[in-house]
Amino acid sequence: MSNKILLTGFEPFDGETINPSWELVKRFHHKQISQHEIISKQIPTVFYESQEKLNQYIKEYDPKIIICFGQAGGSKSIRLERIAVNLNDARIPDNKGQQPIDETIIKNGPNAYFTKLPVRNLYHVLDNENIPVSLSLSAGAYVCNHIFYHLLHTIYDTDKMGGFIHIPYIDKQVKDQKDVFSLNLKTLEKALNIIITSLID
Ligand code: PCA
Repeated sequence: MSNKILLTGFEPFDGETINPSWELVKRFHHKQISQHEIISKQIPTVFYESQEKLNQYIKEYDPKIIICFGQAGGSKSIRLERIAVNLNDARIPDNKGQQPIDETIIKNGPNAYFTKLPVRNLYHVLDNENIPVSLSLSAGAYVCNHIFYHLLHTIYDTDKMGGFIHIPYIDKQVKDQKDVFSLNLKTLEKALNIIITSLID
């Protein structure tokens, strides 16, 4: 297994022109942290296609750590997702117009998988730096949960580490909406540096 870390972020969706997850991870592309090389990839906000891309990148780079990121608009903290469920149930169509309802992701797959990231520890290190963070029991049932479930299904019996993190809007997405919470991209960059460093240690 290589010393690579794969980070993914999604395409914009739901009428947005940017997705904070991609804005964040693309800044880490080709960065080296403690002899680990980071590869950042954008994933389509599309059921199944997203998972095919992710699998392709896992095969191509054989990363030892994989962290997928997505936007959770309206969230007031960085959400460390704990559980992926075997369910697609889309509130809105994806970027290709698909809107699965009450659909099983993998027939006969387990109902749920727990993350393979040490989320309790990550929670403490981020919280100690006064970064808004929470442990989350649901990544929803849209494309983020879909890719999270596939990721865990793919790596569960391997020694790869991986999971999913939801992030709030970034400031420039909500500059005309005073009541909507957002974070500064610099804060998110700091958080991601802390996350990567603690996973490597
Ligand atoms: N957030 C969506 C899908 C893409 C993204 O960034 C979600 O939470 O499912």
